[in-house]
Amino acid sequence: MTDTPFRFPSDDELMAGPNALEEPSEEIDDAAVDDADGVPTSARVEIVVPEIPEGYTAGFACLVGRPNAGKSTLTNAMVGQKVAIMSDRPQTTRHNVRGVVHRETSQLVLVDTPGLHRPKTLLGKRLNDLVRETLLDVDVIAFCLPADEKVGPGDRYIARDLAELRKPVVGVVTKTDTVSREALAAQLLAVDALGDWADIVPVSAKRHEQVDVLEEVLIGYLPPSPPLYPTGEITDEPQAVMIGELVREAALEGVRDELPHSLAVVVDEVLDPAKDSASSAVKGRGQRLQVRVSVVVERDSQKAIIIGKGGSRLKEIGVNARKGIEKLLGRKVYLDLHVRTAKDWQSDPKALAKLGF
Ligand SMILES: Nc1nc2c(ncn2[C@@H]2O[C@H](COP(=O)(O)OP(=O)(O)OP(=O)(O)O)[C@@H](O)[C@H]2O)c(=O)[nH]1
Ligand SMILES: [Mg+2]
Repeated sequence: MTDTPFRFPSDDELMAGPNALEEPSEEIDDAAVDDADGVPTSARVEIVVPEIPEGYTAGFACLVGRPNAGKSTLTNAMVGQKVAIMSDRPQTTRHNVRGVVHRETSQLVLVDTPGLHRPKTLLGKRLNDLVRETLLDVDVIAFCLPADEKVGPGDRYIARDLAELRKPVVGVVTKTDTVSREALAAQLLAVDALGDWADIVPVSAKRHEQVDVLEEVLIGYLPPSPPLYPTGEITDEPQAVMIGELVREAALEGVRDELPHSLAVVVDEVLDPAKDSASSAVKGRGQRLQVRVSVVVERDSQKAIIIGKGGSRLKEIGVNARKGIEKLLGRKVYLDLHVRTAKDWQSDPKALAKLGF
């Protein structure tokens, strides 16, 4: 049998039907028969299993916990770069964010999830469902509980859920820099009493204390596997999603009550003068990447708050978001923000779908 290198069919060949590339085989010639077992080589299906480097492990660890427990901050600390936005407002994370920790002999894929909470809206329910689904597919779970808040009914509820999964769960006491040694010892005991944990690790993402210890513990639960991501790739978040998230992070700053929940962001357009020079829209702004983003709220009264007196708040959001986007992309950006209202979008299935939930 001759070894013809694999090639992609041309459009014409593809158009001619699914078998257009195959020559009708009349008979199997001698060369196609393997003498050892008499099975024609051409009838074999070759399955290519990627080789696992000796001793290499790779897999997924999911960070779960109540809103504001410090999951995203910890994810970023482990990855060593910002892949997830952070804020002290509830429901900051609204989708799974993957961040990759590369080590010599392993690859730890962290899945940062939205905070588990008692849902008040359809969005809240969807976010909880997403987390529960994600938990089924990971190798180990990091259950995050902040050191500075008493273990409460919300944590007990999550603990019961996790127990049913029969997966290794590491209890992670976060924000240890915020409490005294005594208070931390008491919290570690309280977390220990909450369930049957594979390990308990106290960490401070802010001070970068014990972050590497937690990494080691999580890596210990990964199976032998070839790398899952190319070397150096720290996330698979699309660029437009990260841009939108940075705008939402800036918009969350300083808003209170229900407004953080009501905020959503849509990236309407990203134009690169280097590639989209034909578009008249890019003229006159130099080589800056041009980004148009809509900040979505639920009511007109909220729109007024986000815009601020004479547009002052919106301007501030724009300046802060632009700094983050320029840092992420390593280039100058022109950011154009618009605010619009989508009435009660958090509870409207159609609006949710439009916003990607
Ligand atoms: N002092 C201190 N604050 C922290 C630490 N980790 C997180 N925080 C703060 O806690 C708040 C919440 O952090 P996030 O990482 O956004 O929390 P989260 O669990 O991802 O929240 P959701 O996405 O809403 O579920 C932010 O204001 C962080 O700055 C820490 O190690 N020390
Ligand atoms: Mg988060």
